[in-house]
Amino acid sequence: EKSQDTADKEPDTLQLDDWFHASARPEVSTSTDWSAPIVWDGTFKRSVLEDYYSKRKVTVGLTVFAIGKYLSKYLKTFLMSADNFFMVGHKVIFYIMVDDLSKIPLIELGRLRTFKVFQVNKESRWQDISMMRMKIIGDLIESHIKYEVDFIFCMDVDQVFQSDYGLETLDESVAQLQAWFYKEDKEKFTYERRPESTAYIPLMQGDYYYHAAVFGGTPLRVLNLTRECYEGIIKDKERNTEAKWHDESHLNKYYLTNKPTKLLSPEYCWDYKIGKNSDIKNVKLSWMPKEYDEVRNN
Ligand code: 2GW
Ligand code: MN
Repeated sequence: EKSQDTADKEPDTLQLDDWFHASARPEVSTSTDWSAPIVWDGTFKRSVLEDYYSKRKVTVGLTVFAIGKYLSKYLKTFLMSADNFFMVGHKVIFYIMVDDLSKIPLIELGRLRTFKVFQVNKESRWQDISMMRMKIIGDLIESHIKYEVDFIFCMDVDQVFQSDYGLETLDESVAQLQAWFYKEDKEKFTYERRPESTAYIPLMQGDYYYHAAVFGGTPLRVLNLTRECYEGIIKDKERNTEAKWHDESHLNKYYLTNKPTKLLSPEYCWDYKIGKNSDIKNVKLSWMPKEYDEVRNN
């Protein structure tokens, strides 16, 4: 029962060739071996993307957690910079999880931006603060996010937007290349290497080292990701073990079997501590400096 007039209609999906210029950045890799684009500055036609999404009125969500010291230390800068640079001109809903409602910064967001604040418990171990995000994001997707947005991003709070972070980052399942590892051989990746953990990845396996500071996609894809990662975290706890990089190890295990449909270059989550690097043309988001002994004192 094919419709008669499909040929006359404009296609309702965005074609990669229409917006993506894989050859615009010949010095870096712009495609995975499963043909997902790796988005670098200069590889996308913003006008094509704006045109496509303006007809569809896209809404993008962004979850962020700011618990304990991270609330007063990072949240205001993160939100103010996101207001300026995240999905400019499009509807954005910030989902902000805090442990202390009285410490929410006063900030005025631009038009098309709104936020929802949720109170969550402060886990006593920082590893659990980080890992429990998988559980809380999953629950929030089921209760709110899946009804409210077309795409959702989940980010660390200890970072700051530096320039436009736009429609080129949207896709079904989006993963971030970790800035320190994007040129490294896979044996060097800091995956979980102990078979007793559910996050185990054998030495010769793996595609990329993904950064848990940024992941996203459609609500249902991200729901599946958070559920699987959380299940792995719980199984590890039952076995009395914990993966080397916590939720990030489980995220890397998940993406190994569930390939992301789009990767973001390290320009989308850069650490200026790495220093000069000619691959990095335009930083969209950067790590905030952290004083580990100041915040990791428990
Ligand atoms: C985390 C570690 C040590 C002390 C405090 C915290 C902490 C984290 C906290 O006190 N309050 C809080 O809200 N968080 C949230 O967890 C916050 O959103 C933060 O950005 C996130 C992850 O912690 P963070 O940013 O200190 O971890 P990173 O930057 O070393 O990140 C990577 O590794 C983590 C697992 O160890 C996560 O996978 C993270 O997503 C990765 O970027
Ligand atoms: Mn972080």
